[in-house]
Amino acid sequence: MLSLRLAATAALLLATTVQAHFELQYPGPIKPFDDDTEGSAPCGGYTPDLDNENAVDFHVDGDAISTYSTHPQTNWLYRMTTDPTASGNWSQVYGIIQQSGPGNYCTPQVTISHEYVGKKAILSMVASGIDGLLYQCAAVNFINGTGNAPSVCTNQSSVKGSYTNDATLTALLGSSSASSASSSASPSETPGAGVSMRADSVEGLRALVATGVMVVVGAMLMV
Ligand SMILES: *[C@@H]1O[C@H](CO)[C@@H](O)[C@H](O)[C@H]1NC(C)=O
Ligand SMILES: *[C@@H]1O[C@H](CO)[C@@H](O)[C@H](O)[C@H]1NC(C)=O
Ligand SMILES: *[C@@H]1O[C@H](CO)[C@@H](O)[C@H](O)[C@H]1NC(C)=O
Ligand SMILES: [Cu+2]
Repeated sequence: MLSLRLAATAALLLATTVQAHFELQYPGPIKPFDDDTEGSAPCGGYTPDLDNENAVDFHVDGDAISTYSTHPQTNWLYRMTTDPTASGNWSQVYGIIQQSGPGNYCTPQVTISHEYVGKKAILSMVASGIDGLLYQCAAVNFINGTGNAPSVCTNQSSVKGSYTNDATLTALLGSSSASSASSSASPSETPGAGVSMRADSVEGLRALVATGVMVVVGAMLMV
């Protein structure tokens, strides 16, 4: 009975550590990750102020973008803007990737046009998947040269990546600023809150199922 309880506790601990939709690992996000507001454009719950953010160096001849997703499948858009509040004018910095399987995924050599050397920008990673669109942002200084891939830049062995098309994601590019349209849809009115609550309960259910399975497995191991 004791080991059954231990198994259940372990399963619960495991379930609570895999709640997040996705986390940006590199370059570091502007503000700490918030699961509840990750669905809010353009950055997952806040409006950046580029002139006052602590920007990290990003090498235009190749630098890494690394994420950790808990979802079974994710389509990724990597985009950038020099607009100080990230309100629009987004350009794509890499092909749209479909990640299959949850876990770490890293593109080690994202390149940026040399015209941006010496400029500050918002790099934004948008995930399209079972929970709709999710957003994270980094503030970067573009510098010459090639970066050394950080240690977080790994692909989980069970994860696969390939190029794909995703009209929902490409709609977030350009001066049309579809992202700013949705973010200006008054955050106080919480049209997004319903979505993220639903997402939360889906993930809660997933966690419950996972716990249930692990309890059963734990019980079977005892017999
Ligand atoms: C929009 O981005 C382009 C480059 O991608 C830049 O040249 C232009 O100045 C930007 N426009 C605004 C209004 O920021
Ligand atoms: C970056 O490198 C280019 C040549 O590749 C050079 O022309 C430019 O001056 C360099 N810029 C800086 C800020 O070092
Ligand atoms: C991860 O997989 C993608 C797609 O196969 C590949 O382009 C990329 O280089 C891999 N990343 C690492 C760190 O090996
Ligand atoms: Cu999620």
